[in-house]
Amino acid sequence: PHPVRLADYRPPAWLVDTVHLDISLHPTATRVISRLALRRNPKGDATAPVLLDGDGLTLVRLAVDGTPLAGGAYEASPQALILRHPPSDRFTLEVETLVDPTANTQLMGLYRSRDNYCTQCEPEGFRRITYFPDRSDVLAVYTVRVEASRAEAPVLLSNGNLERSGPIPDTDRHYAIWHDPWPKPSYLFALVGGNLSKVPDHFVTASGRPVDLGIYVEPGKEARATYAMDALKRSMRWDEKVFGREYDLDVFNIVAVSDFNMGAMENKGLNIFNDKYVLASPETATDTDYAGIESVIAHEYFHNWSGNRVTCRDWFQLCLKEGLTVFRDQEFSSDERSRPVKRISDVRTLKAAQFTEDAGPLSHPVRPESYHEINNFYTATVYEKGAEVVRMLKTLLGDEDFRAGMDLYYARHDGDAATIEDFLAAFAEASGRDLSQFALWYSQAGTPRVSAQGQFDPAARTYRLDIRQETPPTPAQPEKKPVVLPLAIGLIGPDGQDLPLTLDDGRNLPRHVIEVTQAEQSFVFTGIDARPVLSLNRGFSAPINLSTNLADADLVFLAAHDRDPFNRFDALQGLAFRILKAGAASGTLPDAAPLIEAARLLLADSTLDPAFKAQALAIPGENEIAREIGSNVDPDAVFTARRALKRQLATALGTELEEAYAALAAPPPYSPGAAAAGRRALRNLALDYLTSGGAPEAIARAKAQFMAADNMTDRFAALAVLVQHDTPERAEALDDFYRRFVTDPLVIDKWLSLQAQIPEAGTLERVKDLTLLPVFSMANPNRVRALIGAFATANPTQFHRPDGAGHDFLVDVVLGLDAKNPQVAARMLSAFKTFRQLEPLRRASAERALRRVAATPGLSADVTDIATRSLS
Ligand code: B3K
Ligand code: ZN
Repeated sequence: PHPVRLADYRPPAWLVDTVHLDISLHPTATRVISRLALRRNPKGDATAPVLLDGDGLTLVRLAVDGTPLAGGAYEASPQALILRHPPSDRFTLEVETLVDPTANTQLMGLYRSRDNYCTQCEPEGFRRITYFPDRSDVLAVYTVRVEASRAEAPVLLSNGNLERSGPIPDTDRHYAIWHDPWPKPSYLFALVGGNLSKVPDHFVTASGRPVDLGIYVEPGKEARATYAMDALKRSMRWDEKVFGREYDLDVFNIVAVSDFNMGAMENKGLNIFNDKYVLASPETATDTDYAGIESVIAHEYFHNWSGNRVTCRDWFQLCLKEGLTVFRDQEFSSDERSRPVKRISDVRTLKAAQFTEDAGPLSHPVRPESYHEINNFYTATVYEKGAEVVRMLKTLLGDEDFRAGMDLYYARHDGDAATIEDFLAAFAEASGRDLSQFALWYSQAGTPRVSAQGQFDPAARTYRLDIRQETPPTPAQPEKKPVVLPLAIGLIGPDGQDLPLTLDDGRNLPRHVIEVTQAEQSFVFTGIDARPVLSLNRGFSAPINLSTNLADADLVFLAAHDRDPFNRFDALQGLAFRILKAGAASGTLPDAAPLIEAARLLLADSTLDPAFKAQALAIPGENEIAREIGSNVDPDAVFTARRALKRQLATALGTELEEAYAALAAPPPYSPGAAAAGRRALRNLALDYLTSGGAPEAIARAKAQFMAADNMTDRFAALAVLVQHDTPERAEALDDFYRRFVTDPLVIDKWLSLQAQIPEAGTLERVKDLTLLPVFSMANPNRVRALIGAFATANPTQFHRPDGAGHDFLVDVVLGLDAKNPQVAARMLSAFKTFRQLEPLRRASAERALRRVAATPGLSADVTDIATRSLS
């Protein structure tokens, strides 16, 4: 199969001005009548036939301007409908098709989730509902009439505003007509029918438009939607305040469904959500779940402008909406919670998901240049690195010019399908800066390696900083150019205060940021009286792998004094990584005293936010350590080193940790706010350390917390601690948890996931056994991700068992799943994306496993693509 290439982009030959859909819902034979007002694109190929995409469609009937078309006048297959001789340059095409939502196990197009009807169209699902030019640069105004059995689907929703609804006389059916005045691409179409309860609310926009808000959930779950509703209203207000963007319809609806391939979808006026990102109560959701709901609700809402009002010309521009919208949701959460804590957790996610992707065979630019299966490009690179690129733009331009650029982009492209070039042009114009070198961040894959060597010259009273950058080769990109690096910097004097920064050439440093543009570049700071300590890339201002000549003592100093909280965190992590890498390599941990002292100081600092302390004091995870080691990784050695360091820290800081555990107990009632969540995070980290040695009293305390907890955060944290130790308490707690929540699938996911992560030899068998339970289902993406996904991505010692049984298991799952849901199968297979960093034995096993996939006949495009690229 040929790849789709960015270079081959051509404007659509035909445009669609309006779409009238008449959809009659039926479990196995849903009838779709579509009336398209087609018009030849003056900017397109003037002789091109009308070519509409389809995917698995059954054509019933076809009419042009009201006249039925005879067989010879068109070509139809399940994949396409072609009119070689259109009657004129403007005509109406009416097409009737049949689809079977019950048979749709891919969860793309129109499908059923627990008897409700719902849709997912991005990127190419609309063609599974009706024939259409299913590409993001064809924008049309939609009117949708949907009808269904009143008993089966009392609620009928689509995009836009409700025009009319009512019973269909003499039948048991009813209908609703929805109209969306904003032209949109087909990927933003949505439809829902089912038995759902509405949680209502309202919002008045800054300019006075009243908006009816609704969150639709399974009856009985209404109370669990209040936090999501609150997050929605806060998001709406925030986008007005921070970006000047108001909502633009009379209605905004969100529907929570149980079977969903990803987190959520930003369909115009009708967001559809994985219920995991809507439903929360103190008893069933952790603080992390609440934060996830807040950010996904915000993310999808923010797409109304960054994605919907201004959409993408083609799927290569996906980061135009995704990178920007992730940046916007990160900023929202920072403003609503703690900015430093949010930044630390975002950078951890970035490094865990994107740096590892960029270091392996699946590496690709933020804007890829070709693809075989677009569904495989909803990646950490497009989303998370895409957000970092927007963040760098803001750092380089400053707040005012950044906002001016955003405003210009929206003003110029409202109602358009835009490109990255359009986006950058708006910022270049608003700021007067040349962004041509900056644009490399979109086209060049790979994480730059930056080395910074500082030298204090007491005689000259200068501090010289020599910077080198180099981006390692990535697939299809052997040669790399230097990129623009905005590096936020501080030089910290012996008293712990930042020194004033003056460069020798008189340049000043707006916002304390140096801009590196060359492969090698030096900066000389003058008027420096004593040896300063370098704090570079503050706030992780550029997404790079940075190495410096800082000594352990400097890191201890930074951990104690840096006024940049991110670098304080990073200094502690840096110390831990040094110890863990040496420990994993030699089998013996080097002296951890500097780290212990730095950790003790931080723990004792009463001015610090507990949430920040919890981040800074957590030992890097096994995957993070493996990433830092980079090659020849032995997961068992990593695990052993990490456990040893954890026990050392627990012993050395026992008293302080006991105090923290005692002092941080939060009085009821539970509140999901950032302050209370931070206290729980630090207290539960203390519990984890204090239990790490497995002492019976410690286990008993964890068990007591598990039993007494009045909220899921504390209960789950205690369970997570208990599952690390093979004791009777573990089995009792797991049983108890199961019995309490057996009817609550989202909570059972936590139970599945924790067991999949047990670092013991019996875990693979346990995981296999769990797949047989009635609470598990390979047909539900959340269950698969919770159990299989956690095993493959969060249990390195067991997934990468030296005997290859973990790898074999994943391949069996992927091959079994592929026929039903290729997207989820491909996601699971991408757990192998880091296999080249493993030691030779495990690397060979992973490669054999991938070859077994690649050699299987009849695979989906999704899985073929991941297997092929992983092996390349
Ligand atoms: N835009 C959707 C993602 C669709 C993924 C399709 N495989 C959700 C989001 O990023 O907001
Ligand atoms: Zn998005």
